[in-house]
Amino acid sequence: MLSPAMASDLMFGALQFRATIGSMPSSAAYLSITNQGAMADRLLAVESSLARKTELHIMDVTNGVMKMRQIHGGIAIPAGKTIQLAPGGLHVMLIGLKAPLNADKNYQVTLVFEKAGKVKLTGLATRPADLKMAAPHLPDGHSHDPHSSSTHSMVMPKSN
Ligand SMILES: [Cu+2]
Repeated sequence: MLSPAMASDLMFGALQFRATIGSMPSSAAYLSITNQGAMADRLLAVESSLARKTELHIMDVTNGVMKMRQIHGGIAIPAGKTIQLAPGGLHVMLIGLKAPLNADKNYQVTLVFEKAGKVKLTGLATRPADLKMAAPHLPDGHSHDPHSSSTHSMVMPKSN
């Protein structure tokens, strides 16, 4: 079986960029990272030629106000765990876009891991309304099991 994106023990869900509207100066990218190995890894940084600066951010709610802040020291990817970067939570922040991110076009970023090294990934820019929000915790056996997914399609057809 061909794995579309696999580096050492890391497996990646579909990379999604937030498509820009008008002349938005910045945007974000999302994906899930699953560590199938026995050793913890760490997402240290993300590199991209799409923007002047690329940072790791987290969104959280303080006094009812959604705020985002930069994460220093990277994001831990514990062994056997999946880390979700999704709207409303962790994300890759693209600051100072050099060009708009057009919906349904492909763009590229390079993830830099402590152990796995550099991993180049390509993903589609998706209209903000079509982006999946961060799910707090998916129970086991949920239909969105990242392990069973052999598709790299952004939109999963509903089976019911
Ligand atoms: Cu941000």
